[in-house]
Amino acid sequence: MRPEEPGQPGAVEERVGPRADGEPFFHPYHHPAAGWGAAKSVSKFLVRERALVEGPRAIMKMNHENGGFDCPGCAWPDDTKGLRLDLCENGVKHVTWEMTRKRVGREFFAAHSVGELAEWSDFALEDQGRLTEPMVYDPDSDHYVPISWRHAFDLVGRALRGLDSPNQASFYTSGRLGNEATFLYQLMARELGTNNLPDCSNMCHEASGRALDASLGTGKGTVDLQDWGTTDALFIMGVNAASNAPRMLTALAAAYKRGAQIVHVNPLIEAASRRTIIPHDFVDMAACHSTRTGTLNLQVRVGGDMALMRGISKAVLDQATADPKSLDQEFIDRYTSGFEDYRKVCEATSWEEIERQSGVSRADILRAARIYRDADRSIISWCLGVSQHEHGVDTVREIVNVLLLRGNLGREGAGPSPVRGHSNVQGNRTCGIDHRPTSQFLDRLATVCEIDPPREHGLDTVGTIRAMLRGDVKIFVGMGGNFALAAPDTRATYEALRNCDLTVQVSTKLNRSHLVHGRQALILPCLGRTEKDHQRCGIQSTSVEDSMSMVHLSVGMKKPASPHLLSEPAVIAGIARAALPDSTTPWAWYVEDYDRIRDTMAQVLDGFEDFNRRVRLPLGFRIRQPARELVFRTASGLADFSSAPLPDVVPAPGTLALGTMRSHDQWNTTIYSDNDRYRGIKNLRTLVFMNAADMRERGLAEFDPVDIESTAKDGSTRVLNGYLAIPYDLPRGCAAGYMPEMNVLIALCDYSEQSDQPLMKHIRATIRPAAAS
Ligand SMILES: Nc1nc2c(c(=O)[nH]1)N[C@H]1C(S)=C(S)[C@@H](COP(=O)(O)OP(=O)(O)OC[C@H]3O[C@@H](n4cnc5c(=O)[nH]c(N)nc54)[C@H](O)[C@@H]3O)O[C@H]1N2
Ligand SMILES: Nc1nc2c(c(=O)[nH]1)N[C@H]1C(S)=C(S)[C@@H](COP(=O)(O)OP(=O)(O)OC[C@H]3O[C@@H](n4cnc5c(=O)[nH]c(N)nc54)[C@H](O)[C@@H]3O)O[C@H]1N2
Ligand SMILES: [Mo]
Repeated sequence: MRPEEPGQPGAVEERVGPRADGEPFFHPYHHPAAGWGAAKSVSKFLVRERALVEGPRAIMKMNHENGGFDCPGCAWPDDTKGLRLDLCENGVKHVTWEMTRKRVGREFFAAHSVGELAEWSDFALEDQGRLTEPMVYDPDSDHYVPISWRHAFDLVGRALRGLDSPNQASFYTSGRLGNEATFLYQLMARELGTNNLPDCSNMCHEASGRALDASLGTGKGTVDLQDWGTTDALFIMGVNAASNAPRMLTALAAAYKRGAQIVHVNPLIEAASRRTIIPHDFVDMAACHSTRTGTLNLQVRVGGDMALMRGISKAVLDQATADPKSLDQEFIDRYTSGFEDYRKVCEATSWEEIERQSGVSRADILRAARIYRDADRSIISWCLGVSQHEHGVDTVREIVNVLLLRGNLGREGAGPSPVRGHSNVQGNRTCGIDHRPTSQFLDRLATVCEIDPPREHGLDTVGTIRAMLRGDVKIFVGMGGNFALAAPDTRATYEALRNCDLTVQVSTKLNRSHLVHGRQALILPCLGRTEKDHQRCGIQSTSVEDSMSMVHLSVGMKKPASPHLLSEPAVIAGIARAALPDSTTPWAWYVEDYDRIRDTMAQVLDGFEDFNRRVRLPLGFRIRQPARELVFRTASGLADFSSAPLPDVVPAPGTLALGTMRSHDQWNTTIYSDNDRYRGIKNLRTLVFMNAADMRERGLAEFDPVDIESTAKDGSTRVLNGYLAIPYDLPRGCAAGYMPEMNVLIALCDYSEQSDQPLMKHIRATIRPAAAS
């Protein structure tokens, strides 16, 4: 039986997490982050994945200088001081999830139709284990059946060659693809003739990239881990570090011990803003000794970060009239433009407005401003709580404004530091995954690779979904990831994928995107990062770039999950050769030895000179950041202050600003359990965290079922029924729940005008007691 058609109620509201085996539970969590709670959780997980022997062995190989593989989890940099065991609970879970002994072979697909699998939870799908051989969808039986690699490539090649225009295909990347595969992938798309290269960044840090580019002429942060180790003040905005970048806890605890100030800006008081027990500090672990990881919490309202930053600037500028040293006037004069306009905008923004829009009192903003003013060196770090908003670009630019006021750029211990998501999402951009490539990049690609790349911009994630719905994009290729669930407007995204002639998913595990597919569909299984990649010239390694622009090699150590798996570069080359029979690009030769790919990359990419040698240095190399050296590739040649007006983010009466986020026990669309340890939740994902007063106003008590209705920019509405309300410490007017379930509520038209990012942290919602059924 096929799942219900899109647009029908219930069509996309399957459970994503495992079936809960207990009653929903909520009790606020007050223990330190990491520590024994994390250790216990890791061992339980290793037992469940039956990886007790291999798990620890692999973990000892993770994130090591001189060999080992890069943790495929988050993009937090490895400790460069030669730390022997730089890992975290969630990294271990992530690696173990890939190394599971369970397998999804042809027998599995013979036993279960696609219609049947569509009824399974997303947890159950991934929990079947690793994919083992290429499969093709057979519409007559509604089953996936085996297909040889050669026939699979022929099928894709024929379909791509049969298009009226290469722009009828779109090539998605999820951010764990290594740099070499990334380079081949974009080369293939551009040789075919399209810049349709949507990626998970379109939903993640697009706003950060665009803002930093506009202000500083670089799309990335400028600081590294050494800077984190020497700064006087850290501002941590919109990130749940204890769950999503747990190794940051080490840096926070060290900063605290050093006497640095740590200000957390978040509507929720997250675990990382309190205390931690560092898991690899054996003495602390044994003594249960915890260290503080925060000195001030500012519970900003959803979307209120720009107003808060404006308030800090206003306070610093006010103070400068009495004490000119509050500003670094010399830096401002020499390296920036637009200061006078910005000063005027700050003066013109009233404190009432700043308090109302930020949701933080003037007194608290002044405390933060004092910390900023008193620090010789400051770092401001942020993640999705800042970027996934309508005014994400303006907000990140306001962060840069604050930094520029005191010359917090281009010197040790100071600067902007976005926390990136997927382990190589930053490398994907660096190596050419960009639907809006610069002409400079295309010129070099054209010269070095002797192709004629298209010049018009391509489609991003939302653009691709819309084009698939219209029938303008007919072939979707997913290089990793889980597009069906990660993208906004689940119903529309399902319909879009089903409207394709062909969907191709290159994956390691079974997921929803294999079941929501085009008329023809392929599952192409690939090696994971932990596995040996054996090619003609020997074992290959791939390079990755972390959040702080460090590029290093990652070498898999494990026997592949199946002898039929291909590496991602090999899959791309296979498709390229079938789709471009007259190509002069040496696809097969590249795959024999990835050094050859790197030699070409060295000629095309800025900062990759002498790539093969430098990437083999013990810690790899750092890509030069011109802005760190106070070289600004902006039109003015200077760091540009921006003077945008404050947006109105206060929810209309009766509505709430609802943000979607991850639980502790999930990796994006992969849900390990229904628990969210640091928020005190067990056995529950269909919940909404609300302010207690907002609950009372609606006549709601803890665990009462509610209906959540979102209103999109175009006035259309979407509903989720029967979620449970949980009273939580967050500002009035704000609410929070889990992704990807809540993507059902985010309309395709609800994306930022500034960044094109879906508004995943600000759904306009009404929440009411559930209608009696
Ligand atoms: N274990 C684990 N690690 C991960 C991931 C994972 O799923 N699991 N995902 C990876 C990926 S791809 C990414 S992009 C990162 C994501 O890392 P995070 O950005 O931490 O991801 P979210 O869970 O979405 O949490 C967003 C945080 O922003 C806060 N927030 C919400 N709205 C606002 C706001 O308006 N202002 C402010 N200041 N804060 C706000 C929320 O309370 C929450 O703490 O993590 C990466 N690492
Ligand atoms: N509502 C809401 N939606 C969001 C967000 C949010 O905060 N709120 N966050 C957004 C963000 S920041 C991101 S980054 C996206 C994430 O979007 P995606 O990157 O598309 O999703 P993932 O869940 O990370 O993808 C998991 C799948 O990747 C495949 N995979 C794992 N390892 C490998 C590998 O080594 N190679 C290959 N080829 N495949 C592999 C597995 O099959 C697995 O099922 O979601 C976005 N969606
Ligand atoms: Mo992300």
